[in-house]
This record gives sequence, structure tokens and C-alpha cells, in this order.
Amino acid sequence: MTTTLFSPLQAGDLHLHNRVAMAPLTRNRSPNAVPRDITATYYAQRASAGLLITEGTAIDPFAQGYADVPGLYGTEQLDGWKKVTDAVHARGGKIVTQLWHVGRISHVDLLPEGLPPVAPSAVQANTRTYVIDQATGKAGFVPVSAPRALQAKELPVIVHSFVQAARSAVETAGFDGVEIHAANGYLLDQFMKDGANQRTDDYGGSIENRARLLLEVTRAIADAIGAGKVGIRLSPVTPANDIVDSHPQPLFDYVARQLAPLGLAYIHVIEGATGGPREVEGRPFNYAQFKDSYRMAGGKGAWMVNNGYDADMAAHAVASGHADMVAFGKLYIANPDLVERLREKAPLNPWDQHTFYGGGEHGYTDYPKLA
Ligand code: 8OZ
Repeated sequence: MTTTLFSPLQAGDLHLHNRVAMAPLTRNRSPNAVPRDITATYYAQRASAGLLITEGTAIDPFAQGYADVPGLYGTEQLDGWKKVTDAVHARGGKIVTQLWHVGRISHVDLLPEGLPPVAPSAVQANTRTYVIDQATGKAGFVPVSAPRALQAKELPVIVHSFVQAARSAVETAGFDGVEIHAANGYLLDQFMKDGANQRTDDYGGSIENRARLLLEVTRAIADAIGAGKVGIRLSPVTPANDIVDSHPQPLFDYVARQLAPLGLAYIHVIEGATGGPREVEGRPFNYAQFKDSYRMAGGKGAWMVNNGYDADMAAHAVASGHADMVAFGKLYIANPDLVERLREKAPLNPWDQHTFYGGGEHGYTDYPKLA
């Protein structure tokens, strides 16, 4: 029998009803980093997905890079998430949270005591972040602040912070697992890629050194909560957040071989430019070779792909063995019942990009289901 998007899948410890995932999507609707009741409604509306992956969620106050994104470090935040996971589980869904440290993609106004963002090296990204002026309530994009380089002795604190958030997510907030955000030019991606990492210690220079923090974080989380509850998101060539690596293929083939023996639930790959073209000019990458590197080293996790997939591309990706699962982003914003619509080949609601970031129910919980 051919595999379809609607075939069940065992991904590590996660038993999934189908191979359609809701991609992590920043929505900036959690003032004080606390998910609201409408957040529970939003995720519960989408619970027929094989797997829901939450928006990036800050592991500690220094991991915050945008206004009104949720966290996993305070009691109120975890209580808010518990309402979300309860609502999703009541509808038979599975949900993991995305563990996020933004590194240099932040702004002094968003960080404790106005301290600078942290990064592998003191290299400012040419990009913007989203802030809300507390006086006027007006939201907008502003350039990120200049970061400071982390000292080597601070890195165990970062690892610990990821582990603490993973434990809280599973033990207190009721998540089925976690996804490590190692993509899109945030902290772990900054360490991996030589465009942002100019270190001369054990965490810079060679591929092995640049991948070290990512692998330390991943192994520590796997030890703490069980590898079968852990996924990881990677974006080999995305230019998002001004990130670049001079030789992504050997870097990511190495990362794939190192991740393989850990027994993770899934590997989540953004193909191309995040939310944009699937080919990035001047940045060729062989995704089949990347996956082979993982499988040939014994990796058994589900291979999840993302970026610009429509119904036909997704069906083909799963039927051909290119991937085990497909994650949908913008389509999931606009279609709470995306699984049913794909199954019935029903028309899809268009998304409204003006309501992606910030606001309330409009553009969040008011997209219609099929009649
Ligand atoms: C869009 C806006 C803000 C953040 C990512 C977490 O790109 C994000 C993000 C996306 O991974």
C-alpha cells in the first residue's frame, strides 16, 4: 500500500494519526509571555493535525526576541500552556512546544535590565525584530541591537536553560514532547554557521566545534525527557535573520550523522528560504544527501519537511519517500481543518498576512472550518 499524508506514523514516542504537521508559527499574542485562553482555542481548532508544533517559545528571559511571544520559564506561562495542551488532548491531538533562544536576534527593550542580546560573537545581524511601544501600544519592526559574545563558561547555563524548559514543558505544561529550534538564524543556528560564529575556542572554527552547542543541547534534553519526545528543526541554507554558512552541505551532513544515534522523534527540515523560495540563489543544497547521511548513520526518526508545500507536493513527498511528514505554516494559519480539507480535496481559505503578528481573535481563531 502506498503511504499517504493520512497514514499513521510512529515518530519516536509519538503516535501520530496522520503525517500532516502544523509548523511552528510566531503569532505575538501572548502579553507578558503568557499564552491566553484564545491560544488554547487556536491550537484546539487545529487538533486534527498529526502533530501540532507550537510557535517558538522562549526558554528564559534572555531567549526573548520579539514582543508578546510566549515563554516556558514562569508559573503563569506554564499554567497557560497547560490549558492549551489539555484542550488539544481533549480533541485527540498531539502537541510539542518549540524551544527557542533567539541569540542575537533581539532588542535591548525586550531583555531584562536592557542588557544586550547574547550571541556566539559580537556580530550584529542586519535584520529587524518586532517590538510594541509600551507607551503608545504601537507595534512595528526595528533593527536588532548589537549583541555581546557569550563566554565559554556561560554555555553550560544555556544548555541547562534548554533542559529546564524541556522538563517544564513535559512535566508541568503537559506537552507530548519538544522541538529544538535550531533554524532560522537564532542562537543554535548562529553557533553552527560561520557567518555568525567567529569564535576561536572549542565552539568555533571547525564544523565539529560549531555544531558542539547544538549537540550538547540536544543530548542533554534527550537525557532529561527521553529522546523519543524530542524533535529538532534545521534550515541549512535559509537567509532568514541574516544567517549564512560558507559550506552548509558538509556542516549539515555532519550534524545529521551526529543526531542519528540519539533516537530522536523527528528531524524537521526547512527546504530553502524560510517562508519564501525553495531554492536560494548561490546556496545549493542536496537534501537527499542530507537525509541519507542521517539514515546511513542509523537515524530512525521521522523526516519532516517544510516550506511552500501545497497539497500535491506534499502527497508526492510522502508517497515517493522524500519525507515521512510535511509541516504546513501559512496554510495552517488560515485552515484550522487543514487535514479534512486535504483529505476531501476541498478549497483552502486564503491567509491574511496583516493578522499574522499581534492582535487578538481576528485572523487567529476566526478562520472558518468546512461547513
Ligand atoms: C516570524 C516572525 C518572528 C519569528 C522563525 C520564530 O522564523 C520565527 C519567527 C518567524 O523561526
